Amino acid sequence: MPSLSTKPIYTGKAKDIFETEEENTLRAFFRDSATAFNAQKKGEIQNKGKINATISTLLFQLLEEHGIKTHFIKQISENELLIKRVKIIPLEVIVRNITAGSLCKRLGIKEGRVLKSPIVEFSYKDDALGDPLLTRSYIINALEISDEKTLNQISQITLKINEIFKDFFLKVGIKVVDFKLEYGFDKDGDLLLADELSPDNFRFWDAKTNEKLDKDRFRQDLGNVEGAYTEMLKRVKEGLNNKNPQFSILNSQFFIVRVQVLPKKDILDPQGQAVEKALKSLGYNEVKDLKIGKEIVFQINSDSQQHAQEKVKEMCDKLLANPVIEDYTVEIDSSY
Ligand code: ADP
Ligand code: AIR
Ligand code: ASP
Repeated sequence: MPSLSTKPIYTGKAKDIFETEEENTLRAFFRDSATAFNAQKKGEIQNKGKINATISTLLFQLLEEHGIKTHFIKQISENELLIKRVKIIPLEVIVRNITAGSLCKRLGIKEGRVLKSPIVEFSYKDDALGDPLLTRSYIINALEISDEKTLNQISQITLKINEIFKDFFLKVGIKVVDFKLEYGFDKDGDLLLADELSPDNFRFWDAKTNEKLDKDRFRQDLGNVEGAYTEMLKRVKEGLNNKNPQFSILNSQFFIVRVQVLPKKDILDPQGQAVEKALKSLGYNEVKDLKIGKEIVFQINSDSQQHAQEKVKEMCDKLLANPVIEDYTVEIDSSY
């Protein structure tokens, strides 16, 4: 496992990006911080980081199953994903199925009309300029940040992703109104879908009530923002369980594990004896049977506390403790 460096190489509006021991692997930490209107509005959405990291994981896996190449490697904790490093093309690739947001504002049309066919559009990923809408010529001839072939490839992949998501979400009562994607090239020159897939970059409406279940609740001060994100996580899991009933593991969660290992009562513990002797030399004669052990703390992904307990016991017997000379205790807490 790559080591976890502590200093981010990039701190964005919602995520911190860290390097790892592997040059081409990065760690993305999803924060609870939220911004809107290119960071003019700022706030926090409780638990957003872990919800978005998990929704992103499940949706990247869904796309991979459909043959879409993504930067996703694995989820390593509630808030963190390991991802392949890419050189991001500074474009916000937006696909729209129903009128909403900036499209309505720009064209003076009403929200909620189903478009004749999906629209793919590109904005320049530049907060200072307000992410302006771009034409292909602006991208190719003025900014020179991409070319005709790549833009065609991106449009084609984006429309395929749109079909996968529309189909997937409709089955769990959700309309995919619009969403924003980011792409980049990896070290081998492969075009990969990057960034995140979550209610931060999608508009999701409940198919029956048209209730908004995404960041528009934060943008428009509609309240119950965390509730909406939690509901979307629930629907995604529901969709995946319907598709693969045998994969109940998708209802898994992270548990915090603390393993305490101590030398057995009758086993010689020279380190413990030395400390006991030192305490006595300081006058603490009431001390006896001092043992020095270790505490091992980690998170484990499992579908139940009982399964987590069984797995950890296996790990202790195989590696974490030496059952011949050491005793151990395991504490497991639900962390999510
Ligand atoms: P922003 O930059 O818009 O404030 P975030 O807070 O989400 O956004 O920060 C994440 C940053 O990491 C974004 O700028 C995004 O383009 C970049 N990024 C996403 N995936 C990758 C990747 N696989 N490799 C390199 N950079 C990435
Ligand atoms: N988006 C655009 N910039 C950042 C984000 N997250 C997403 C919005 C919406 C879609 O792109 O969340 O799903 C279109 O946004 P807009 O504001 O152009 O209508
Ligand atoms: N992601 C952009 C921002 O954080 C735009 C938005 O979501 O409204 O400001």
